Amino acid sequence: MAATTATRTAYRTCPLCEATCGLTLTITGDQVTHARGDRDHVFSHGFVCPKGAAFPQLLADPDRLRRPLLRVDGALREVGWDEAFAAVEAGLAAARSGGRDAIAVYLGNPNVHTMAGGLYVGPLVRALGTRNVYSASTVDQMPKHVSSGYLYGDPNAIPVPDLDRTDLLVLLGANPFESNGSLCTAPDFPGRLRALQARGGRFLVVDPRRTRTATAADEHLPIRPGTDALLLFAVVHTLFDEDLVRLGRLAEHVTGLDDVRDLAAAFAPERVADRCAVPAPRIRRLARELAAASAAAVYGRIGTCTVAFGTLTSWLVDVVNVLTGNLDRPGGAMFPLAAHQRTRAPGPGKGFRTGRWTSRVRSLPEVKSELPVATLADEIETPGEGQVRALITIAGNPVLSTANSRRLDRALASLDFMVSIDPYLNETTRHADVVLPPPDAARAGHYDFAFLSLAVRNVASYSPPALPPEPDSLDECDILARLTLIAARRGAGADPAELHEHLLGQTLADAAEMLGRPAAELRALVAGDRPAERLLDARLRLGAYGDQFGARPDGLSLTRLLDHPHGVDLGPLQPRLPEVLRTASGTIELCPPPIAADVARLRDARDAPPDGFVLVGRRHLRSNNSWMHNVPALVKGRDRCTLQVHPEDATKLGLAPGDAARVSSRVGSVVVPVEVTAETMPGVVSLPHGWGHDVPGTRQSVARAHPGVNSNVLTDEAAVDPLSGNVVLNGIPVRVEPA
Ligand SMILES: Nc1nc2c(c(=O)[nH]1)N[C@H]1C(S)=C(S)[C@@H](COP(=O)(O)OP(=O)(O)OC[C@H]3O[C@@H](n4cnc5c(=O)[nH]c(N)nc54)[C@H](O)[C@@H]3O)O[C@H]1N2
Ligand SMILES: Nc1nc2c(c(=O)[nH]1)N[C@H]1C(S)=C(S)[C@@H](COP(=O)(O)OP(=O)(O)OC[C@H]3O[C@@H](n4cnc5c(=O)[nH]c(N)nc54)[C@H](O)[C@@H]3O)O[C@H]1N2
Ligand code: SF4
Ligand SMILES: [Mo]
Repeated sequence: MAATTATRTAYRTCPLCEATCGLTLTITGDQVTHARGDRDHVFSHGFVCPKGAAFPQLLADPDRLRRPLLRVDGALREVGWDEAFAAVEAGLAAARSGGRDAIAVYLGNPNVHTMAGGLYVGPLVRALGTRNVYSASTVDQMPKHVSSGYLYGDPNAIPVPDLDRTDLLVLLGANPFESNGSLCTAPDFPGRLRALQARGGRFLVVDPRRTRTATAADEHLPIRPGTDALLLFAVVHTLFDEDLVRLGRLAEHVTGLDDVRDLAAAFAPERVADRCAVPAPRIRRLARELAAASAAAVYGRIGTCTVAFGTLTSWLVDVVNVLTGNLDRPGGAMFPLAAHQRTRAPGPGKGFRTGRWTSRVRSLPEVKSELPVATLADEIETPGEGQVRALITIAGNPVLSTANSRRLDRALASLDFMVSIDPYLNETTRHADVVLPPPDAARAGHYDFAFLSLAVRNVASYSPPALPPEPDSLDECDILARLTLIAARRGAGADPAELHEHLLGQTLADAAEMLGRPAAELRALVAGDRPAERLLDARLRLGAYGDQFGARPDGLSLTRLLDHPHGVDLGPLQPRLPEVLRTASGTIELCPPPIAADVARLRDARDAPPDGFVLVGRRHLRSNNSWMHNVPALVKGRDRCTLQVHPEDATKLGLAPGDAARVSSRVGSVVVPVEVTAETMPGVVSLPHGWGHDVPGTRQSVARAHPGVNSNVLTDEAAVDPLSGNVVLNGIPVRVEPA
């Protein structure tokens, strides 16, 4: 077919962050030449950020891998898919002689942004049968899953602030003006916050740094890193102390209230104020404001999860929302219901627990069938039965993203075999023996399984591929299907269609049972040109708003979403209690014993002597963890990888703007340029993560020219939140000195 240069428009959900904005793509020939916000999108209404606008440059990146790479005599060279998969089969088979657990998997963040990740990673992990499953969740939100698991019986039942209807929002450790929001999908988060102010509401930001979000807020409360659990416990204390607890309609669904009151006794605002650096009267007033608001929500993110008390803090966020009657009510914190989800009959569930197995070396508990990535290097380096000898990474860059990454870097170099599914040869994948590159995002269909379940409005949209496959490329679902068939010992040559049909069959078997109709009849009704589309169609039709395979003709289906390229609005969030609860008691178990048992540790921290300098992270609007520094438009301008130091501290340390500072922690040290700014509070220094692109063997020429330093050389893999296994990335004790 002759190449065409005709210009057309395609609509597509941006896959780059959690905000799920609608993009309008201009396509000339077989190239996406322009991207802007889709004005007609039901959720984002035309909003776009610099990353979304740079989507065409990202797709066209000449450094992006387009063929599989195979290591031959030490060097990586391009090969065909069959040769690559044959090498994977051989490498995994050899490792498996050390037992199933000898093969580990690391799942990076973009897995929650792709349909392949949402649909095919689970089957792969099950086929491998390994307990060595790691992911970016344990450098991110695992504490929130644990908290939700215990409170509601479902680790994925995460309430989101009802941004568009709240009167008072308290954000802790979140900076949506840069991040565009997380565990709270809200395109144009900043615009929604401004709208909150315009309708007479307020938002407060609790953060050691005066971020852009804090600057726009009605009030910024600087806090000593790692002490939010103390602050929130003091709010809980005050609510009880001043008789401000009002459960409202939640009362009949909550157990454990008195136990929470007892635990909070030790955390009077006057006891924690010094430690938090927040005055006690301000804490008391915060409790009163939350209690008095007609609708309020407390929301915590990275700065509340990636800390030593991550689970306690995540739990306390929800406890405050419950005690003020704001959970599950409009304008409070609510449970979204996405189109692919189903509601269930209310009643007791199985409950939630962790530690069904533990890691071999450090005995850290399993959570949600995974182990903490903070112990991956231990499992690779420590000899003995069950030692990890092979690794599969999928959409991850743990060498930059996880704690004590220099040690992990060395550990990866010692593996017998490693295969990576990734479009880049970067700091992690340079260790792989085989790299399998997925097509660029414009050539994959897109539906947000993860983020539509965390959205501040119930919406649904599906974007079909905007461009046909490139020659000799393999869809990421097919890559994962072939890997799964290898893991299941069906061989490198097995037809991925075998797995696609198997998965669809499983979903339809469920549907057949639910609807009381034969699976074959339903199979004939399934729409979709691609395997992922057929799976999505089945899930949508069976979902909460689905057409039930024709029984509810105006319900949702893939066809319906294809007819609505700007998305379908399913309305504001609705109360979901008690249907959402899956605890053994069928109630919100407000004081789960494992969480209560961790409170003694917090009491000790309350009385700990003041510490020296601590390090926190930060994000920039034009970044996306470690992997978008290869797009010129996103790295241009002044160096963003600087150490922020408060002016008073700079004077004390003898540091001037632009000087090089040496920052050292228990595990490592870096030398980095200093930025003197009152944005950070005294005693707290800040370095962004995702940089450090100056290692040999990568293929990211733009990033290499803007290397920065890797902040995770400083973070300590020994420091984890014990309940979730999440590593501590904020509040790292460091020494700072002129270099
Ligand atoms: N110090 C510090 N460290 C942090 C954080 C912090 O705040 N401070 N934040 C943490 C957080 S929240 C997270 S989520 C982690 C992220 O940790 P990771 O997920 O390990 O790292 P990313 O930088 O997101 O790397 C994503 C990888 O996916 C690849 N990729 C991109 N698109 C696709 C695709 O469509 N398919 C496939 N197969 N691959 C793709 C990229 O090339 C890149 O290699 O970092 C964590 N690390
Ligand atoms: N532009 C951009 N957007 C992104 C990403 C990105 O890398 N770049 N990454 C995406 C990912 S994977 C995620 S998980 C989200 C994260 O989304 P957010 O959590 O909103 O992002 P951060 O900018 O890391 O905000 C964390 C804030 O916590 C503060 N903080 C640090 N320690 C503490 C503490 O102890 N207490 C309190 N109260 N605050 C503290 C930091 O100063 C920082 O301002 O962003 C997503 N969006
Ligand atoms: S905010 Fe997120 S989803 Fe929206 S355009 Fe930017 S990167 Fe894409
Ligand atoms: Mo994340």
